[in-house]
This record gives sequence, C-alpha cells and structure tokens, in this order.
Amino acid sequence: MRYLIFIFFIISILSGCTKTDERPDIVVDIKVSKNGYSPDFIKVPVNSVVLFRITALDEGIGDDYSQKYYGHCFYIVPPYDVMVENIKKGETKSVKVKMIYPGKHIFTCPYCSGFFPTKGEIIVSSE
Ligand SMILES: [Cu+2]
Repeated sequence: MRYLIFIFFIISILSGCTKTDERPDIVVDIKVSKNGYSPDFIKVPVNSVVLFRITALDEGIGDDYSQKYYGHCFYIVPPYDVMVENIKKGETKSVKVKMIYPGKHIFTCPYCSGFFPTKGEIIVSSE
C-alpha cells in the first residue's frame, strides 16, 4: 500500500500536476464574456495556492448543451496546463492551482479567443 502511494506521488510529480486539494491562500474571482476576462491581469506570489472562480456572463460559443463544447472556458497554458471547460452563462466553476512556476503565464478561452478578446495574464512573482 505504501508502495502504491509512493508510485502515485511520483506519477503526479512527473505529470506536472499543478491542481491541488490544498487550502487556498488566495481567491481570485474572474468574469468571462465576449468582452474578455475581468480582471485580465492577475498577480500572485509563487508557491501560493490560488482558488480561481470563473463566472460566465454570456453564452460564449453557444448554449446548445447537447454539443461537446459550449459556453466559455478558462485555460492556463503549460507548464500549468489547467483547463476548466464548458462554463454556462450564469454559472461559476472553480479550480485550485498551486502556482509553482514563476513568471508570466497566459490564460485564455480556446473556444472563443479567435473571435473575442478572451485572453489574460497571470504574473507569478517570486518576491
Ligand atoms: Cu470563451
């Protein structure tokens, strides 16, 4: 059993998993619409655990919930590689991320960033 836990631990490190179940240090509320993210600039300290709560204000790429993709999403590009999909109009989804990579990182909605300015920046500061 201990061996299995160890293997799981190693796999989670190798997969670069930045999602966490730890208690959040910071809560960041973000609204997303066809006008983009608000705020679209976020600064957090390195190694902090951030709870992102993303609320969609409109239907994004569509409100046909029988489709695979609808609404908006929230994607922090690699090395974070954190994706929150299919946020419906009026809905809030959340994700907790341990901000272990310092520097400037982009977050975006891959569904609609080709049509709308749904892009933002997270600065993970080391000081
Ligand atoms: Cu979108």
